[in-house]
Amino acid sequence: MALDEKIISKAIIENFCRELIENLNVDVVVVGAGPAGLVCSYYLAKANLKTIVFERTLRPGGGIAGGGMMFNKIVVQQSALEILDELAIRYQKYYQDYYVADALEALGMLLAQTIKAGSKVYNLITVEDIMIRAEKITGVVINWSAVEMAKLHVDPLVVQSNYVVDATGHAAEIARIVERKIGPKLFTDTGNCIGEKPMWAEVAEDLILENTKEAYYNLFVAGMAANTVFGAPRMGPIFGGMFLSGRKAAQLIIQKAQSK
Ligand code: 48H
Repeated sequence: MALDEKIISKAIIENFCRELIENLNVDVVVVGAGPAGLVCSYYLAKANLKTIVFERTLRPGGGIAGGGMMFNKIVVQQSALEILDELAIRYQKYYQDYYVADALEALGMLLAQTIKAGSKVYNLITVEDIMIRAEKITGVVINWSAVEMAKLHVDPLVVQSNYVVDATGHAAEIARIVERKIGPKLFTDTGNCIGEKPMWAEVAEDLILENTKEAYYNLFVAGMAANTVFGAPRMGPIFGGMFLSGRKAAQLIIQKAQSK
C-alpha cells in the first residue's frame, strides 16, 4: 500500500491536539520529568488522578541519565528498593545499604511505567508561569521550550489543575515563580525559598522526605526542589531520596484529593 505523507502528518497532529484539548483541565500538573516528577506522576496516575507532566527538554529524565559525572550508574539505598521493584528496574547489591542500577534502564522503565499507568508526559514544553485564584494555585502557563530558547515574543497557553508539583530539580522554578509574583508567601520560615545547602548525602536524603510537602496552597514540592525550597543539602548521585520523595508527594496529593 502506498504511504501518504499527508495522512502521516494528519495522524500526528490530530492525535496530539485531541489529547492536549482533553488535558486542558486535569487533577495534577507535574512540572519536570526528572526522577522525582516521573515517580510522582506514576503513583498519581495509578491512583486514577488525571495527571500530566511538562518537561522542558527533548529528553525526559532530568539528571538521572548522567549518573555521577557521566558514569551512567545510580546508587540507591535499600529503603527505596520497593519502588524500583514496582517499576521493574533491576539493581545489584554493592555493599551493605548501597545498591547500583543502570541509569538508562532506570530512566527507560520509569518513563514507560509512568506513561503506561496513564500519565501523559509532554516534552519540549516549559512551564513559565502559574495561575493563582483566591490564594490557591489553579494551573500553569505553558509555552514551547523552543519559544523560550529563541526568546520569541509568543504568548503562552494555560492548563488548569487542582494541584501542581514542582519537580524542577535544583532550581525549584515553580516555587521561585510564586516568590517572584506574590512575595514571601511560601510555607517556609521566611516565606521565601531558603536555598540549597552544600553536599551532605546522609542529611540530604533524610531531609528530602521531610521537605516533600505543600509549599504553597495546592503546590507540592518533590525531589531536589524540596531541598532548595526548605533549605537542605544536596546529595550527589544517590537517587533513593528522589524516588521516595516523588512517591511521598503523590501520597500527599492523593490524601488531600480524597479528603475533599
Ligand atoms: C518544564 C522543567 C522546568 C519548567 C525544570 O533535575 P531533575 O532530575 O530533578 P529531580 O529532583 O527529579 O532529581 C534531581 C537529580 O536529578 C539531581 O539533580 C540530584 C540527585 N542532584 C544531587 C546533586 O548533589 O547535584 O529534573 C528536573 C526536570 C528537568 O528535566 C528539567 O528540564 C525540568 O525538570 N524542568 N520542565 N518547565 N519550568 N524547570
